[in-house]
Amino acid sequence: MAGRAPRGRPAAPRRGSAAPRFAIVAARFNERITKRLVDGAAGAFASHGVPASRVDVYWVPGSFELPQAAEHLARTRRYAAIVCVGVVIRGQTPHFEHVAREAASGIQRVALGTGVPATFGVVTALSEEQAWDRAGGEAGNRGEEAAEAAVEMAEFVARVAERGQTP
Ligand code: INI
Repeated sequence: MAGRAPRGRPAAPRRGSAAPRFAIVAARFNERITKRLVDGAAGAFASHGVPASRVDVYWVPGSFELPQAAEHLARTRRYAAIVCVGVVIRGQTPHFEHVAREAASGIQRVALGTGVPATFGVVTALSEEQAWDRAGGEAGNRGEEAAEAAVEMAEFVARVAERGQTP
């Protein structure tokens, strides 16, 4: 899919002990490209005033494992949102489709099942070149976009929770 995710306007995160903590879960498969997604996500958090000390990065073997790791982290209730990044590149067999599909639906299931936003920063590409383009090249950085979405969704959840407590 061409194009970039539209940017929202999330409020500045709170500071101090109430400041939210975020997690990035990264798939080691195609690691050189995934590192660029992690960098993009970290940069987006920094530009929203989230200090690096409040962002934890976890590595898992491949994109197929992203949902399980995200669910594990979500259940700790330690994170305001979880960013999942990985790179799935089409090969000679349908393996790619299984991995990409399970990563996407699994991450969505984590978000819906736990209520903790889990965002999709997985590049699904037909070639390595396409993947690089989406990891800080011509077509943006899916990690950065997923972190932007995580900040916005964390704010959304916090805002709804605050309203729920007003009499
Ligand atoms: N994992 C990826 O993150 N990207 C891929 O392109 C990929 N391909 O094509 O095989 C991939 N496979 C590994 C998979 O995610 C699991 O780690 C593995 O199947 C073990 O469960």
